[in-house]
Amino acid sequence: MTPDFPEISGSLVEKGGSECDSGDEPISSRLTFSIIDLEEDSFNEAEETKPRMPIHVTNPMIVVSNRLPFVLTRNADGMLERKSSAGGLVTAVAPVVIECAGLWVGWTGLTDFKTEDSIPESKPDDQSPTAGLKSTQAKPVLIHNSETFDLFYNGCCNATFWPLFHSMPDRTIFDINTWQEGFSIRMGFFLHIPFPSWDIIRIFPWCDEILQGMLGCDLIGFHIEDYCLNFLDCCQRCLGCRVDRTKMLVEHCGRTVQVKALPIGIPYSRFVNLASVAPRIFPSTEVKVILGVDRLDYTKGLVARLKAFQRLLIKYPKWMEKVILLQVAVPSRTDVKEYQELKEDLDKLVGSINGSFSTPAWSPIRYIYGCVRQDKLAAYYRDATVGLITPLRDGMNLVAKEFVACQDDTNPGVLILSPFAGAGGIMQEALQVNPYEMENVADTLNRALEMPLDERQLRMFQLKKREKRMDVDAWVQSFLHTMGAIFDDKDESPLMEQYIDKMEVKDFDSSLGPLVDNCSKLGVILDFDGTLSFLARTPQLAIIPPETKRALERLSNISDCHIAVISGRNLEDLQNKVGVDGITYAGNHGLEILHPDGTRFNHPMPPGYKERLEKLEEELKEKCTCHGAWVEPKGLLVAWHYREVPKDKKEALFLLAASIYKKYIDFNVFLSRSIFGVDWTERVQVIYAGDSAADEFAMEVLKGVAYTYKVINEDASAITKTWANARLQGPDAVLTMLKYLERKLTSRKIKCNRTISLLSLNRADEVVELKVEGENGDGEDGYRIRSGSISALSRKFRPRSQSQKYMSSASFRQK
Ligand code: GDG
Repeated sequence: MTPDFPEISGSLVEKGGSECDSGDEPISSRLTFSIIDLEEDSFNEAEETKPRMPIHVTNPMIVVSNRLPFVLTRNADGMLERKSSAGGLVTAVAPVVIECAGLWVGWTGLTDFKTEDSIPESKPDDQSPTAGLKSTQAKPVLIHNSETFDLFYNGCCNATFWPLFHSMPDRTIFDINTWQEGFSIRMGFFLHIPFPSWDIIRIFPWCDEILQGMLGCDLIGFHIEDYCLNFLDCCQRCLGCRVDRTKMLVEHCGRTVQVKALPIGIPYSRFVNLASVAPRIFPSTEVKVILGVDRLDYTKGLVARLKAFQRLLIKYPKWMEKVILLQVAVPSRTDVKEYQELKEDLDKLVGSINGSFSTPAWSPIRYIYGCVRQDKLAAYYRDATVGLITPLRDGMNLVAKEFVACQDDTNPGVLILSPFAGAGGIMQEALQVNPYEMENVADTLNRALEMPLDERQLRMFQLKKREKRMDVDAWVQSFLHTMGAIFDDKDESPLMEQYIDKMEVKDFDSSLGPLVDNCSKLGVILDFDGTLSFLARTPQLAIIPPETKRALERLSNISDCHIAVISGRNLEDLQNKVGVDGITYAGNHGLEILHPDGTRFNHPMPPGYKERLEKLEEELKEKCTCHGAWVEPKGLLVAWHYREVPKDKKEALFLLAASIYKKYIDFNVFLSRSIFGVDWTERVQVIYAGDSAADEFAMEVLKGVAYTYKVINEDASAITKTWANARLQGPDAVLTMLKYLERKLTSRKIKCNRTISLLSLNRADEVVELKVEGENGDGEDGYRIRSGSISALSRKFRPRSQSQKYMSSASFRQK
């Protein structure tokens, strides 16, 4: 097969691998792990046996990761050679890809790898987990520019996501250059590392983009439920998405995205088999071995672990010459300074502890900085008295599981595990320690070293049983099954997709209920196109749904509710389209306002505005009326419509149009807001809903003083940054919200003493002047494609437009 080589264009978040040589000595018996193995492993007869179902993969499994599961190097003759990698992803997933004849896509590790180069097959003595991966199963991604890779992998992945997702913001670097190097994630997704809580993720300046990128997938898998709930929380709080925490669903752009805890397992029987044949490593049984195995990474808590071991020797001197700590630290990310420094710290600490405690016949720490072959590793696991696994933060931690799989039932060891690893919450029979609390670790080590055989057996029996049942086969099966990609013999058909329940009136109770309860007047400001009416191909075709019109009519009759409809349309057009009496109409984005009592307000135009508008219209027509975009003069405004522009052309054209708007509408303005009511003790709660770029500017100003909704229409599939409190899925959901307000307002007892205050003013007639950032200095970063049209008021006239939107709410007091 001649592979066609994909160019790098983006990737998914993946933990880094470690550098590991393919082994130091060959073993004769070759063991193969099979995911369709129907035979039972030999296991304690009392154990629950798990029927191993064959996996019918309807689509081949394709893994896309930063690198291939091995890296390539050139030998002295220039021939390519494989060098295996160690790490959770490789150990867990490579055997599955091999067995299901899948494909692994990733970088080779070489910038000079060419299209005509071939991936070499593994050597006959290769015992690494990737030995059986044929060259045709590895699809190289070409990266010729090491700087690109450096920005993306060392920059974005290792300097930003790795520490941030492990809740270590002090180590996190935010760099726009590394971020822009390429994150546009649109694929099925499993995150191998933790997903942090909302208060951590929101530190990341582009968190809304990464969340929405992830939401491009149908299924998002995490190791444990805590990470799922963190993710749901972030979607709700950062993006304003509707979520269902019970069914673990997120609504995004009219789609339902499923979130699921899928705890990864290990190739259990492979480790059982390795441990059953590997020769004994430690000749003496006199000295007990405490074992640590980790990639050399600050998240793994190695420094604290060594110090806790030192504490054991000080506090319990009876273990002098009776115990050793064997720590395997696999080199990882060796080109990153922080990892180099960590290695130096560890080297010093090991030297210092050994220097302080060693005797002629014994030194307390055996420190292996390197990669041990897997069969040897299995022997280490089997022969150790204690497995000491104390990460400060870890997605799952496979070492804990491998340790368990390798234990001898007749004389098992004890697992000590940190609760900050995903495995910590699952492997409950392990002794739990807080890695930050050295005294506690030392005491627990003492307890583990002294633990009687029956307790060790009891704990290990349960631990083994679970790991056997929840092995990597089960993980893959569960992932694919949830995706609907496989079905087992009992299933009639692949799994049905899950949908989030349609929004109901009662769903607004938690967000709007307290606001309505605590205000004396309610102001509801609604955009027209795309908010009250469904988007139409041309503005003339838009109509208000009859049910929405009736809801507005009923609301307009409730004395303490004031409705305003605002639009870029001119006043008369807007009034005709809505056709409801007793409400305020704000046309031309609020430049013209018609109050329910018939009084009219026209905003004075700044000098030269008309001439600029003409020039703007001319240039827009000349440069921006291609690919279905068109210009509409609207008297006081010029609107540019771009909804029909194909996706790939949209952004460039939008930016061009935005720059033309900026050229002509560049005067400084101040935002004047006159606030509701002569009697200042009466407060008005404003609810605002809109879908367009102009609405977004209003929502930015209203942040904190009104409850705002971003209305998402079917064309809003692009990543949307919003200032709104929450999202509503189209005009249907807006109608449901209006029905809620009607129900709530008609049943409430009016309270004049508002506890949730929007604004506290000292004088009834106070006018608040907000200076808007310098028109020339605030840049155009805020421009994003959000809606189908922008107008002269969208940005540069933003303050005035917002002012007018406020003015429209100001009119409520006059009603
Ligand atoms: C990420 C997440 C998550 C270690 N030393 C040697 C060696 N290893 C193998 C172990 C184990 C793997 O590396 C380490 O897996 P972990 O799960 O402990 O950690 P990460 O590499 O950080 O993995 C983690 C995992 O992805 C899976 O989703 O659990 O939370 O960070 O398999 O055996 N293998 C060999 N020699 C060594 O010296 N052969």
